[in-house]
Amino acid sequence: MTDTLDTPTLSAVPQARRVVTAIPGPKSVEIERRRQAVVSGGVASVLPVYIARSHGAIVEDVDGNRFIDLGAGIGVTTIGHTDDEVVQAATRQLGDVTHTLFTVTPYEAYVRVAELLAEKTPGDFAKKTVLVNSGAEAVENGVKIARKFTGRSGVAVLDHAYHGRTNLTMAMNYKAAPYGTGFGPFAGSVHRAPNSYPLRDGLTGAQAAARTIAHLEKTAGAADLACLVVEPVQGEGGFVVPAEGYLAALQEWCAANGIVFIADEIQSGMARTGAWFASEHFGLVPDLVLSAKGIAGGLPLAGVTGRAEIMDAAQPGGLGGTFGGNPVAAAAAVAVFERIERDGLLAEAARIEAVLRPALEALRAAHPVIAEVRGMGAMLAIELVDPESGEPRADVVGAVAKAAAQEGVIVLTAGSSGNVLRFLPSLAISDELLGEAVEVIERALTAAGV
Ligand code: PLZ
Repeated sequence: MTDTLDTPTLSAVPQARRVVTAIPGPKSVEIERRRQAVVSGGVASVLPVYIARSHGAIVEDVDGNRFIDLGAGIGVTTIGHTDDEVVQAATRQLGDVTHTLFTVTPYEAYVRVAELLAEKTPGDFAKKTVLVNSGAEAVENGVKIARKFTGRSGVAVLDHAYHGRTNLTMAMNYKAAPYGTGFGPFAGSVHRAPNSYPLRDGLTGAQAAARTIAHLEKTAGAADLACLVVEPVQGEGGFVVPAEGYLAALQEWCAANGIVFIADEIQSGMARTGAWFASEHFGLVPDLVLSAKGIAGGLPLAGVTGRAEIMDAAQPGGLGGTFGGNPVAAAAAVAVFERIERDGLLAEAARIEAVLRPALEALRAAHPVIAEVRGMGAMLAIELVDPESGEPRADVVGAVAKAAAQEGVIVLTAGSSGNVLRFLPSLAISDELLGEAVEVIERALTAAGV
């Protein structure tokens, strides 16, 4: 290793909001013009400001505007953009060995990530892991493994679920548009059931679970189900937190019926909710846990981790992929695990909740369009509905996100009806920046006249 690698090559971006041009600025507009000619129209960007540098909780665009990032690349840069230790670990690994393909000649970082996942996922039993490139690929592999283990084909999913953009995972998504529209035919044997959505269904966890189970027994048949895939806190669906006891009852039903219980923790895992995995908040011990997003600080890495006997059901050579568990991404992941553990970053998610939840509750008190504040840790959301009619107000959500961007705050939307604003900042965000971001959102709500 050379001396220069000891110093992060990416200079720290000041942790302050700064708007110096119209949004998007002239340089972004020019790149956007080039993009229109060459990038598929199927790839849409929420906010066409082109990012040049990022650090901690701030992204800086090519025009020098600095945004408070409440989205963290949809929950990926969980410990902060360009975290110094992650950058150093990845840089070092890049120079040592960039690629061999683990299934040709292996390397240690892959094994280390598997050890760390075995340690940090819920459950005190022998666990094994396969590493892949993306969340959707983790879902695909989880289903593959569950099918091989059970000898069954059925896959159960829930309303408002999101699992990815591959053929199988498109079939598992609740929302057709824009993810699936026109892209069929889709994979078969996927069965969808009602979820628990306390704001809308008013059911207890036990009632909602009974409804889900009755639906699946009727439409799929428990004996034909290989797995049930659930997001403990639904991500794209709008940070829906199920009623107490709901998920535990589903897991119990799975265990009683030989169905592999798979927790899709792609958005909710890796410290996001103040636990290593959100399953812990619900007392769940999933058979398989899917991780991605925050696991490698921004490098593409994902995994399926679970009971050794299930993971070993796949025949040798049955799992793999050219880039799966790439050394650079794996080295970055090891650094992420170390940072979370050593620096007590689970507590940072709790700190963010302690600041953000009351601030959002205060917004709700002042703006009746906010029906609910929900979520866990650094994964919080507000759902906007018309207080009289109960109709979803996606229009207000869109207007607020747009107005916030103009003022230098990136905030993402979610929800099957597009009427949820979600907050998933990096754990590196300060209380001050959080407060400032909420003020910007408050102004935007007021300007929207709600
Ligand atoms: N499961 C729970 O949140 C990805 C989608 C971004 P990939 N969510 C963000 C977009 O518009 O494509 C996600 C998720 C949950 C699976 C996935 C899929 O993960 O890494 O995007 O494939």
